[in-house]
Order: sequence, then structure tokens, then C-alpha cells
Amino acid sequence: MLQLFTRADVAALVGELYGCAPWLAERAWQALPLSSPAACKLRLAQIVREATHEQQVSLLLAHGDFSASDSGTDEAGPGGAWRMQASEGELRRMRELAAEYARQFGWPFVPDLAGPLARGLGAAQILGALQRRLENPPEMELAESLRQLHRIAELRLNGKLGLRPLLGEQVLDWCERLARHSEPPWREQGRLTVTYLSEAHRACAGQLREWMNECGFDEVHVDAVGNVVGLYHADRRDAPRLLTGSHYDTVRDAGRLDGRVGIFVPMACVRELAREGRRLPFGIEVVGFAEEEGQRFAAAFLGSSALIGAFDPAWLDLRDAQGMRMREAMLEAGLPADMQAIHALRRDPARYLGFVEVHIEQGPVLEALDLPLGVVHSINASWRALGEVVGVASHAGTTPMQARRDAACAVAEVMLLAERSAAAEPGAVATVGQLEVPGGSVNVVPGRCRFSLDVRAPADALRDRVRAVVEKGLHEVCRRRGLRAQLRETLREPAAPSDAGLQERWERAVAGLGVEAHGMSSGAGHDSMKMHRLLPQAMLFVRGSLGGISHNALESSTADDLQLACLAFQRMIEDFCVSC
Ligand code: HGY
Ligand code: MN
Ligand code: MN
Repeated sequence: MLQLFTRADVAALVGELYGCAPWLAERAWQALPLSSPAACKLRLAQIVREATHEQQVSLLLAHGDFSASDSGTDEAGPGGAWRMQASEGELRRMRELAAEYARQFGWPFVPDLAGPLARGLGAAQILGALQRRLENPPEMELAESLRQLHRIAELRLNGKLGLRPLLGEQVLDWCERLARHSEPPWREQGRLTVTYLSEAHRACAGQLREWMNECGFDEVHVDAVGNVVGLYHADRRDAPRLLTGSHYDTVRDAGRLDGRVGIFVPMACVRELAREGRRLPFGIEVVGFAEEEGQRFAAAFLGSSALIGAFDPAWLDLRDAQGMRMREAMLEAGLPADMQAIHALRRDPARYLGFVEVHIEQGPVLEALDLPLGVVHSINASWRALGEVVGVASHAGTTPMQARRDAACAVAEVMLLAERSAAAEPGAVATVGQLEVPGGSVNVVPGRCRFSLDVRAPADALRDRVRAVVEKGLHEVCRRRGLRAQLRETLREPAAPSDAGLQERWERAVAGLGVEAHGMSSGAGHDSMKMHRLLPQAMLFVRGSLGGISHNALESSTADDLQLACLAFQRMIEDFCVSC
């Protein structure tokens, strides 16, 4: 534990973590007591955030130039590994870019050289980060530099106190290893795509099943829609259960944590219970939901829809891009493709205490506040549709501009309308994520244009206001241009407010770690918004790195933050034990 009794103790600690900064030491002294290492890290980061620009830059200048050959900034152990394996060319390139960086920003490039697992980054990864961050505007790069400094301080504090985020490391290791199952061509590029019932998806199900058994779950099975379900029994057979989990499918070219963290955090906690031979007054049922992202078929949340008895039979006849029906894909994967079996998956709400989900935030809020965890108050309402505009394909060279019936230009107008109308409404977002001129040619005016629409907002009425403007705009644009349009709704989910009781349990769990329990809404959709229709639900968010980037291969978090998520999950379980 931290022995901080005198100003000198605090000054010495700050000196070890951040270098000589009397102003920081003095404010840290005034912030005592610091109830835990997490509280210490958080408070120091907040003091730095509240400091002046000059004080912040002075910390970075004190840190020094990592690329210099005699740099003292290599973190002992893993943080210095890169230097041994860097080529002469990489070292030279690093020094060139580091000098350019210092000229551009006025402070040295400060990287966490140890990485999310504190096992050391490779020279190529450091170079990649340096090149990426050179593109940042100054104020954004200052914030990123300070976050790197806090991460270095965190690793130094861990080293000083002999702390190892073992549960967080386990979660990250499982995420890395599960990511080996990916679909071509992403697999060959070391990138991640796992869509519903693909070969990679089935390999993931098998892997999750194996790991759940290794963790000590009493029952593990793959259900009729491909959910992987692990049950850890209570201390008596008729006890209620806590339901938890998240999805293991991904978007195309995905990050490795989205969904999967919400399966692995509970698994790591069940493994600890099993190792202790401990039984609780309730069971823990962990679900790896088979499908949440809606990538292969024009329907999403298939796994959680089955658990709430809302699996639409029409989905079985949806076709993927190759024309395969969902029912055929299910049969090929050894699933029954039978609605009776699927209906049987519906959970009896009377048997459950509720549904909790741990998920990466997938946004910038927690990182901007230097907070490792957040408690979700509500999940935004969302609406999705697939559209097609039909005009007339014609010769790009001979069709006068005023005689064209250009389907792509019409969709372009609608995209900008969607962007404008969402930007005009607080908290609303609108996205055209897919856009295609089927069979298009460089010298043909597009006769067809297909597109997707995704509209979300904190409240249903706000979502519907934006949706109505976009739909009306689409038909107005097509009327004016002499085109036809069709729009097929593929998803409509209401906003899902968290259950107050479950939310408070998460808040107590996070506060018990010495960390502020920041309440926030979720712009992303989650299995919780489906489970919301059957059970009380609440979510815990984990900070993402790099602005919380997600649905992107850069998606990441640290073993330390995931450790705190595991500790919060354990505390939430204890909280239930007290009231069970
Ligand atoms: O799109 C979403 O919000 C989620 O990642 N499926
Ligand atoms: Mn996602
Ligand atoms: Mn997700």
C-alpha cells in the first residue's frame, strides 16, 4: 500500500512517477488521503489535467526524448525491449521523426513503450504511433501525450508496489487469442472480421466453449442460434441467476475488444470463484452472444433476440451477400434452424436477478476525463434501414447534366441532409456506412445506388425526428430528380434506460475501487438494449485508448483498466451476495 505520511513522501512518489514537479507534489499532498493505487493514479491525472499549459508541457520536457540512445525513458524491462530488436533503419527513422515531432509541438514524443499488456511494444508499433500522432492538432496531441505520461506513471507505480493486473491481462490475452479466428482476406492481413456462422465464427464458439470449461463452469453449451452459454451453479439448485455477457461476432476489420471484453471479464471472475471452490447464493450465467452487429444478414442482435423470445422467423429466410439463407447457414453450422428450438431459448425472467454487461466505451468520454470506468445510465435509441435509389444508367460523355437521372447524386444529397439534420439535434447521429453503385462503371451515369442508414439519439422522439427528415428528404430529392426510391427498415430499438438498482450496484462497485463512478449514456447499441425488454439491465463501460476508437483495428484498452473492470464485477457480485 502507499505509505504517504509526509510532504517528502509525496514529493518522492511524484518524482518517481512524473519526474521533478514540485507543483504537482504540492497539490497531490493536498489531495491526501488517496484510498487506493487507482485513486492515486486518477487524482494525479486530474491534477495534471487542471494544471496550466506550461506546467503540463514541463512534465513532457522533463520526460525527455525516448529515442536518444542514452535516454533514461525506457521503462525498466518491457519498456526497453524495442531498442534491442529495432533495426538501424528503424532507429534512424525514429530519431528523424522524433526530432520533427519536437520541432512541430515543442515537447518530446512521449510513448508508453510497454503497451496495453506492459509486455513491450515493437519498434514498428512505436514508429506507427509516432507517425499517427504527428498528424494530430497540437491541443489533441498534448492531451494524448499527457495520457501516455499517465500510463507510464501507472506502470511505474505498479512496479513500485509490485502490482500485476493479472485478471486484466487474462482478459486481454483471451481477446488477442480469440482474434486469431478471422475471415479471409482480413485473416491474411492479421485483421479481424467474424460474421455470423462463418467458419471463423464457429471456431470462436468452439474456443469460448473450451475456455469456459477450463474456467470451471458447471455447464457449457452452444445453443440453437450459436450463443455460447456457461453456467456456474449457485450454492443451491433453485437459486436465481445473474445473467451477463456480450457478443463475439464483429464488424468488418474490427477491434479485438468490442463485445468480447463482456464475455471475458465475467469468465475471469467465475474462474476465480471456481479456483476458491466458492458458491454464491445465485448462479452466474455468462452468454457469448452469437450475433449483435448485423453484418452478414440484414438483422442484428440475433443472439439476444433469441433469449428474450423476439427472434423473427422471417430472419431465417434472409439472404447474405452470396445468396445463402440464414437457415442454410445455420444447418451448415450444425444448428437446427428450427423456430421451436429457437423459441425454447427464451429465458424465464422470474429466474434471473437481472442482466449486466461489461463493454468498452467505444467513445472518447472516459479517456478525456482520465477515468478508467463509467456506469451507463441509458443506451441511445437507434434505427437502421437499407435503401436503393433507381434512376437511369446513361453515357457519362453524352448525357447532358440537366438530362441525367443520376441515382448516386441523389443519395449524395440525402447523405448530406442526414448529416445536417443529425448535427442540428443534440446527441443525435446519422451515418451512411454502406454506399454502392452496383455494377457501376467509370463512364456510366449511375442508374442505381444502394446505401444504408443508421440514425441514433438519446430519446426515441429525437431519433424519429431525424429519421422523418431524412425519409422525407429522400422522397423529395427523388421526386425532383425523377428517380424512384425504396427504403427497408432493418432495426428499430427504443432507448434503454438502465435499471436504477443495478446501476447503483455498479456505482457502489466502482466507487469502492476509489474511482469516481461517472454516469453516462451509450451512443453504441449493445445486447443490453435487447435484454432490457425482458430483464432489468445496466452496463459498465471500460475506457478505450486513442480517443476510444472502435469498430477499427486500433481499438484498445489496458490490462490495468480491464483489471479494474474485473474488480468492479467482483464487487458487484459481492453487492448482490449481501442483498440476496
Ligand atoms: O452499432 C452498434 O452500436 C453496435 O456496435 N452494434
Ligand atoms: Mn460493435
Ligand atoms: Mn459491441
